[in-house]
Amino acid sequence: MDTIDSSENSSENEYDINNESLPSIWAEHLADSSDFYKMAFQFQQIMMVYESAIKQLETKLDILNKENKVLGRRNPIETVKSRIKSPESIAKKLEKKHLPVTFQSMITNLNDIAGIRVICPYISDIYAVRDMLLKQPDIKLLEQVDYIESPKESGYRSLHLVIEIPVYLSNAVHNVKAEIQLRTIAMDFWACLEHELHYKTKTKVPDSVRRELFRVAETIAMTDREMEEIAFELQAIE
Ligand code: 0O2
Repeated sequence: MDTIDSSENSSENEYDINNESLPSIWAEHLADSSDFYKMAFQFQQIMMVYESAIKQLETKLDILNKENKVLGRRNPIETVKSRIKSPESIAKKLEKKHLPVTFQSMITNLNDIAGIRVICPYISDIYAVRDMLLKQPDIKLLEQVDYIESPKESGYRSLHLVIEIPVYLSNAVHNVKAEIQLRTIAMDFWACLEHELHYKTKTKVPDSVRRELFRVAETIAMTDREMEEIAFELQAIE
């Protein structure tokens, strides 16, 4: 049996021991424990409402999916991903926009606390899904940005919708904002990898790499259009 030399593996050697206990670090920001409970409770309540909005949107997309299956139609939805923005990411975004980091400010100023991503096989499916969703009377469109028609400088392509959807609680109804990003499988492939490259590269991404990423985005966009043309040709034969 192997023996472990405790001196070599001592955690004391590896860890930077901070004498200040964690609760005392947090206490700097919270006057007393009642503040902690109040804030934690409020945050939980707010996030529950955003999570409910996401659930409703997921259900709507699932129903459309099932309807297409039952009717024997090709499904315009490949995958649906969703996420709630993390507290850290909420705070960072507010700070970047020079806005107060408060609950009221995040509700008023951020559109993407609840985020849904719909991945479609073809470009035309993106607009078909958008139309199906916006036809529903409880979904109100607040903003649409078409980064497919006008791609971002980076090469990023997607259709972004900021919508509002009512969430019914026991005694109240809240109109909740959510961001829906619709993109093709190819656009998603590029966006996910590009996001990861930027995230993993702590230093500034060199211009040459930016240009390369833009070129790849253009190639992917061309492939997307070609695949769609092939699909249309096949449909015409059927
Ligand atoms: P995360 O981690 O995806 O949530 P706004 O959100 O409208 O206040 P902005 O930046 O003007 O602020 O909105 P925009 O440009 O519509 O971008 C919103 C989201 O689109 C981003 O969210 C990304 O998810 C995605 N996005 C925009 N540009 C790019 C890009 O160049 N590459 C990739 N991979 N994704 C992009 P967040 O909050 O930045 O991040």
